[in-house]
Amino acid sequence: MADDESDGDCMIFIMGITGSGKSHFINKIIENGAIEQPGLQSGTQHCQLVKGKLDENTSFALVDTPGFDDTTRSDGEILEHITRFLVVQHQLGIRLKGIIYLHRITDNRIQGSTLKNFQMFQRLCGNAAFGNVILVTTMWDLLDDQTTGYQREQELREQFWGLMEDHGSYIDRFDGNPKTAEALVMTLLSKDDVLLNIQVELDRGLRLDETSAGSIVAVSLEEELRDSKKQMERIDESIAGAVRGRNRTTKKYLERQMQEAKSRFQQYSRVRERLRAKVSEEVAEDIDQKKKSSRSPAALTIFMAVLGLCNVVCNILSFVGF
Ligand SMILES: Nc1nc2c(ncn2[C@@H]2O[C@H](COP(=O)(O)OP(=O)(O)OP(=O)(O)O)[C@@H](O)[C@H]2O)c(=O)[nH]1
Ligand SMILES: [Mg+2]
Repeated sequence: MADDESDGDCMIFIMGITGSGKSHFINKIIENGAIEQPGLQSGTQHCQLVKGKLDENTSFALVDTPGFDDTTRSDGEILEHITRFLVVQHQLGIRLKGIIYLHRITDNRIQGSTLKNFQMFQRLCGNAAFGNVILVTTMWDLLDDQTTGYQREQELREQFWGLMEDHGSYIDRFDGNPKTAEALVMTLLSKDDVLLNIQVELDRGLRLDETSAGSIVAVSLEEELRDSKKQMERIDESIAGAVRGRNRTTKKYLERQMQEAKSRFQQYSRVRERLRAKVSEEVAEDIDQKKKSSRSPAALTIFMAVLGLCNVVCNILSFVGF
């Protein structure tokens, strides 16, 4: 399959927090493990899209998305990044079949950022799209006792995923077997196309911070900005005290603290600006530019160019003709 032959008739996004096993999952489906190289750290930016053919007329793509809960980027930055993937797919008219959301069964409690990511993800999809979402637990082979896994699965259901199951989603397990991964992909490919809540909201002209998912991030970002401002005021007062007391060592120490506080504040402010941007309009411009400069008008080629992805072309499924 040449690069520009396929328009990627439809697409499935693989999502989940950093280290949940997204690249590993995709790697299991494709021949020769083309996208996961030994020795590469989790989170390494490598090939993030694989194309497959179901039959002569139907091709599809699996997209490895940036991990929620990245230690080096804030929630706002990650949400913006993931949203761009969804907006580009939508604006290019690529049909979305669903999302496989990966979760490590080895994580012993759902708390803090994991919970926030679940909530953000839920709002990003919206109730109407849950039928096209599968929560897939990974790393079962690392559990000493499978019963612990079953209990955690039940907790996931009770604490969080139950609402999604009520609307057609379900929880499944990835046991590392390529056939299991293929079956999950096939399940989504057999579904009707889906439109996500955030895609609808952005179509209506909302800014990212006005969307249901974006508003969670925007609220905590405002709190962080307020806290960080108060911290700078406190340090400022302490510096004034150190100057009055002619304490040069303390003053120097506080000035360093002030520098750090300022750079945190600036980072939060930048993220706030990004959340206020009209993502839809920006993406439309990007697509326009890439269409002009790209040799191939194929939607998948433009998708990769706008998002800066590299791809692997292969026959994902070892059997065709479903
Ligand atoms: N034993 C075991 N290891 C796994 C499994 N899934 C993933 N891993 C390993 O866990 C590490 C993280 O997996 P990745 O696939 O890189 O995770 P990711 O979700 O792509 O992470 P990011 O790219 O950071 O978002 C890798 O070393 C994988 O080989 C699994 O089911 N069992
Ligand atoms: Mg990865």
